[in-house]
Amino acid sequence: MGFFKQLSRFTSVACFAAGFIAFGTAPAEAAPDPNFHIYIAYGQSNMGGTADAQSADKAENPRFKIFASQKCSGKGRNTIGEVYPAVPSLFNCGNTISIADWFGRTMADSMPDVTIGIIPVAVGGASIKLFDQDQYASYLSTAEDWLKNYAKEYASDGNVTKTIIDIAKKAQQVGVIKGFIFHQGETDGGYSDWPKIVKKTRDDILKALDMSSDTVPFVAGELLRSGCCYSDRVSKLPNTMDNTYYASSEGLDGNGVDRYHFGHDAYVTFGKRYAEQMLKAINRAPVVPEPQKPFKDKPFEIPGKIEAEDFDIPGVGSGNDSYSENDSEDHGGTNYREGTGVDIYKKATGYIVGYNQEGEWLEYTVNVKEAGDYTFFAAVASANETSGFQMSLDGKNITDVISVPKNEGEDNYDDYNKVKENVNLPAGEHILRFTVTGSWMDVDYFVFGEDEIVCVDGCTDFVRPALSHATGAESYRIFDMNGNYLGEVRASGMQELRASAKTLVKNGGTFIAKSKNSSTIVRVK
Ligand SMILES: [Ca+2]
Ligand SMILES: [Ca+2]
Ligand SMILES: [Ca+2]
Ligand SMILES: [Ca+2]
Repeated sequence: MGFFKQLSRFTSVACFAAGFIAFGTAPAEAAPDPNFHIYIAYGQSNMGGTADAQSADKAENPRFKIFASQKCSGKGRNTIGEVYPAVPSLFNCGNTISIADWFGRTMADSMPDVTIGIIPVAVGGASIKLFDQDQYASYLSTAEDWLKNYAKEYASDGNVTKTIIDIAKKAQQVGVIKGFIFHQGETDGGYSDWPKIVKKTRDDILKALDMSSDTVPFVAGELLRSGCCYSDRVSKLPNTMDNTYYASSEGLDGNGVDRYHFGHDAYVTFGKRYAEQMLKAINRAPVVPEPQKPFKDKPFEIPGKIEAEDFDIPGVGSGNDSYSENDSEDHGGTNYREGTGVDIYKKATGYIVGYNQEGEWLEYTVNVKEAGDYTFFAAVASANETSGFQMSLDGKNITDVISVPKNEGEDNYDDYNKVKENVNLPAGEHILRFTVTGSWMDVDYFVFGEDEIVCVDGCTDFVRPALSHATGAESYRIFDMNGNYLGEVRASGMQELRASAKTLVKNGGTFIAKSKNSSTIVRVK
C-alpha cells in the first residue's frame, strides 16, 4: 500500500478521535489491567544488587517494567511511582544487577500474555527494623549517618515501607499486586524476632493495600552460603509464615570481594530461582527460553542475498523475538508469514515487506564467511521524502541511517532503488537487524557482496554468491560499455573474472560479463 492510502487511513483515525472529544463523554478511568502483574521487591543490599550489569541484563523487555522508587534523570525516570522500562539498576541510578532483574525477566518469559512490574525498595546494611513501621524511627535515631542517608533515598523521613505502600497504591490503579520477593538478614544475625518482624512487614503492607496474604505469595532468598551469616532461618520461614516460599542459595558464588554479596552470575541464577518459586506458588510452570531460528533452516550466508520477507522465526524469551511490528494486521494480504502481522506484498520481483513504520524491525540469522569489508545494498522503494533505515549486527550499528530516495510519481512504491553502503563485518554467526528509522518504505532484499556488482538487465539475482565466492568455473562473454563483444573468458569467482577480462578490456575500465550458461549479467568496475 502506498503512502497516500496510508495517510488517508490515519486521517480517518484522527477524525474519530476528534469526534470523541466533541461529544464530551469523558472516558471512565481505565480499570487495572489484570495482566499487569506487580511484585514488591524489598530487603537490603543483595536484593538491590552489587554486581555490574552485563549486556544481556540491559536488553529492554517490553513486558518488564519498574515503578520508579527513586528519581534517576540519567535513566529518564523523573517521577516516583511512574512505570519505566526495567533496566539496571532497578533500585537506584547505578548500573548493577539485582535479584529482581532475572526474577522479572523469567516471569515475563514464562507468561507471554503478562507484563511484569517491580516495586523496588532495598536499603543496604539495614535491619528488618527499618521496614517495621513501629520501629523504623527509633532504629534510625541511633543509626549511623550513611544508613540514614541510604534510607532517605527512598523516603525523606526514613519510612521506607510507607514508600512501598504509596507506590503500590498507585500501581494498583494500573495492575494487580501479585507477590513479594524479599532478601534481607545479613544485618540481623543476632535478632531472634527476625521471622516475626519479616511477617509483620509483609502483613502491614498487605493491610494498607487491603489485600490478603492468601492471594499474595512471599518468596525469601537464603543468604550467601560461603558468606558471613548463612543459617537455616530463611528456609524455615515457610513454617511460621503462610503462603511463603524460599529460594535456595546452594551453589551460588560470592563476589570474591567481601563476605556478604553474590557475584554477577549468582544474581542471574538466584533471580531465576525466585521466579521458579513464585511460579510454583501460582501453579505456573517456568517456560524455558528458546532461540530464534532462521526461516529456511540455515542462516543466510554472507556474502549473499537476504530476502527481507524471510526474517527469522521468533523464539521464546527475552531477546529471542525476531521482529517488531506495529499492528497485527497484514496490510499486504498475501498470507506469506501468516500470523506475524508483518506486511508482505507481492510485487513484480516477488515478496517484499511494505507498510514499514518507524521503529519496526526485522532480524535475520546470518553467517559471515570471512571477517572484512563488504559492500551492502538494499533494494528499497518509497514515495516519501523522509523514509530511511539502519542495519545493525548483534545490537551494534553497522551502517548509518540510510535514506531511501523518493520515487517519481505520487504513489510509486514499484520502482526499487539500490541504496548502498560499505560495512565491516566479523566472521561467524550473528543476528542482523533491519530497523525502520523513517516510515513508509518498501524493502525487497539486502545484499552483502565483496565487489561492486550491478545487475544491468535480464538477471534474476542482484548478485550471485557464486560470483563472489568461487564454486566452479563458468564461461563469460565480455563486452565493453558500448556493447562491443571483446571475447570470452573462463573464471570461477569475481577475482578470476576480473583478472582474465583485464587483457580484453583495453582501457582497464568497466565491462559487462554475460554468463554463457545462466542468465547472469554483471557490470564490473
Ligand atoms: Ca532477537
Ligand atoms: Ca502489520
Ligand atoms: Ca508494518
Ligand atoms: Ca523479497
